[in-house]
Amino acid sequence: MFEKILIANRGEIALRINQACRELGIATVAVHSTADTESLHVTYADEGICIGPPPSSESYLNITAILAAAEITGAEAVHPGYGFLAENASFAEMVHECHLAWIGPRPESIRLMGDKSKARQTAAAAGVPVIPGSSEPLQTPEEARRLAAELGFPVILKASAGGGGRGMRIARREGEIESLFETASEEAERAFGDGAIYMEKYLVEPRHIEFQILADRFGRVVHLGERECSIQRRHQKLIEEAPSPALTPALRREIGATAVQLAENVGYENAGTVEFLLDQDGSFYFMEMNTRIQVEHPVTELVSGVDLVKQQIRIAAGERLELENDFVPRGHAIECRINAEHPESFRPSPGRVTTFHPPGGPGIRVDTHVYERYVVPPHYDSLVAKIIAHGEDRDEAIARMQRALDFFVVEGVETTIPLHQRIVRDTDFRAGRLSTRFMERFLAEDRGDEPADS
Ligand code: MV4
Repeated sequence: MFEKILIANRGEIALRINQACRELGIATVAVHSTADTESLHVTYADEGICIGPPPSSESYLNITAILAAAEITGAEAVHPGYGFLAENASFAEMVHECHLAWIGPRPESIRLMGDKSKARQTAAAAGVPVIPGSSEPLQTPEEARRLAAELGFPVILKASAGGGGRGMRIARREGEIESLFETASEEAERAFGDGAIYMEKYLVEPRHIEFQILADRFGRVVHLGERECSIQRRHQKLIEEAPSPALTPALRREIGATAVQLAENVGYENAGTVEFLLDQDGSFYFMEMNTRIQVEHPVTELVSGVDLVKQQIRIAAGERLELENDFVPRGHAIECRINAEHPESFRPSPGRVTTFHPPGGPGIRVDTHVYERYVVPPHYDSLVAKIIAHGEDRDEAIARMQRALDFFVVEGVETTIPLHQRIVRDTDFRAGRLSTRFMERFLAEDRGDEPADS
């Protein structure tokens, strides 16, 4: 096992990784920007190293400074968390070149899944259902028009280098396809330096369901069930839960087996997530694979009893997975992401937290790096806490979440707690009637708009 790990991240996930290291008896190195000197991820680490000024581009994305910090402190491995450098294949390669272990998948897996068109091709070749569409990026607007006519409208154009909803365009009729293709390609070229665009038939109101995978370097792959992440706004997840209210044990086994099949096919190692869209008729399709630990990993931890971050570290150290492929969820878990934002406008609300009383009690876990008098910096993601509620069934998890939200006191910054309080009381939410359009409808009703007729 490693003796010392460098945590190349900040905020709650850096703390979460530090907790796992502590339990495994591993010393930790925290890197931080000058904005995070007073952060708990630094306080709780065995060593802290300043790697640059507040902007991420000069600190948490500063590869040379991070590798130098590892070298200076004698760390043996790097855990990237999520965001920042977690899915940067070149960084993972450089970590290996510095004779450090990378706590994540092999760089080739990160690169393959980072190309969303190649990932789709790979999934199809592995026998995983994909949404009807193009098997290669589209070369010309005419090719886009021909394929769209064949698939039938609506269709969606996606940037190969995008993902997570960036660089997508929906075409509803033949007349708009060529110009949408051109603008999508130009935008992708500008944003990612890669203008490649592929096409899929557009599913109008699916659920977002993702399967958690763990794989060791000896070829053993298991899944730990799914998370339903349909409650999103502008491709930012707000609430995630496990299991999905839409899956039967049979469908869970079926989709889980295809997720494992994909991971086996590419020789995947470490933790990963295979995202699917589940259509209203029960058909499921591969969407993307995320090659990192995810924000919402705690709901899987609570229904599986598996510490995913410890598993990641053990796998990277060359240990064998000791888990069976017979996953059955234990109870139900729901996560609410609490952001320092105005609950109506969603505008960031950085600043000093003057009062902070996180909830606890039966079935409540709070992952946070915030404390009273902490200053939420304006430079980073505004996530300040994750409340994760676990219960014997969905109703108990909801009741516990409702109680935890009501008893969470945060003053000094605005938070999205009031928004979550309204969502967990919503009739459709309580009935498990979820889809990727849930928030659109929820916010429209809030404003008193007439429901859209699409
Ligand atoms: C889709 C889709 C419908 N049909 N692809 C959004 C994020 C990115 N990973 C892909 N996304 C979608 N791809 C087809 N063929 C709908 C979405 C989508 C979505 C997916 C998951 C969660 C929320 C979403 C919100 C809008 C659109």
